[in-house]
Amino acid sequence: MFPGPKYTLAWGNTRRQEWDLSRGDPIEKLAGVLTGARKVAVLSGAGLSAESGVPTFRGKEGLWKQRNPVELATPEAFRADPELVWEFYNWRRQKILGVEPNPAHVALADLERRVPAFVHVTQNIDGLARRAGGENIIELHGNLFSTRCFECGREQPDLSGPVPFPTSCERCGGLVRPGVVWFGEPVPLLEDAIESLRDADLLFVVGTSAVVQPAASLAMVCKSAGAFVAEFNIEATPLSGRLDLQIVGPVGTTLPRVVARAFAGG
Ligand code: BJW
Ligand code: ZN
Repeated sequence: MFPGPKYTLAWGNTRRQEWDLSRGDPIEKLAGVLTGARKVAVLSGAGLSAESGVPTFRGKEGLWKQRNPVELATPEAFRADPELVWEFYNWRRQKILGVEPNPAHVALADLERRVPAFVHVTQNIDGLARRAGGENIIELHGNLFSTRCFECGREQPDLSGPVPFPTSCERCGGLVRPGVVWFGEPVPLLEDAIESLRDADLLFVVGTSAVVQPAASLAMVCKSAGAFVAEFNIEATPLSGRLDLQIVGPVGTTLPRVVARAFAGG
């Protein structure tokens, strides 16, 4: 029923095996955990949106004008050249307005409707999970379509078009910046995220390189609290060996399969 490539699944830290997903056994196992779960949580990163055509942060295709996005996502970069940073974020806004949620986003929105309790903590700022119909979403690193005053912090939900440079804050006259969380800045929704994950009994870690803190450590917070934690990625991450299950493959394929197996006929 599900023809396709083989995916690697690893149970715990020790057993690693090649499974043919068309046989369904490992998916049945994860589906069993999923159907028995009361609260399902998701921690996602750029890999969730990759199949929509959104460049990942650390992939080669993430480069913009030969610049590394990591170097532009800092308050220092904004102080040094705010126009350049706005040009980068306006480019990304245009790009994201031109793409659609992919089957992985849709599978998560579907999952949210099928389980008793659900939360999705995302590092993504693209809004695609919500556009797919997801509701209980915590955007840990902010939203590309919001702005914030660099001086007084006044937040504004924003419009879809490019933000003209310079745009001044209506309250204090300070320079308006993208409403996202840059390196070295506190993560305002961190406590909300920790609280929302505390009672999850299953966590999917989806498409993140797990190198950025504090987001990456949320997976271990969840695991320490007793959750079963499954990672979905096309490659291993620093978290892989520490979690309960690893599904290696593109999430646009693997996530819908897990959800379909768990709720077949439902
Ligand atoms: C697929 C796929 C497919 C692809 N299917 N999978 C030293 C040690 C520890 C911490 C630090 C340290 N030095 C500094 C820090 C802290 C710092 C940090 O973590 N740095 C490390 C990088 C070293 N963190 C911070 O500064 C944070 N704040 C903080 O700590 O505050 C403390 C504080 C308290 C009080 C006062 C002041 C400060 C803030 C971090 C903010 C991160 N912001 C960014 C930019 C957001 C805006 C924007 O997008 O422009 O968030 S950085 C960037 O990385 C972005 C992402 O959300 C984040 C994570 O990246 P993600 O999502 O994992 O993407 P990738 O590209 O890395 O990975 C994609 C993955 O998908 C890969 O694994 C692929 O294999 C996979 N994949 N296709 C499945 N089809
Ligand atoms: Zn202001």
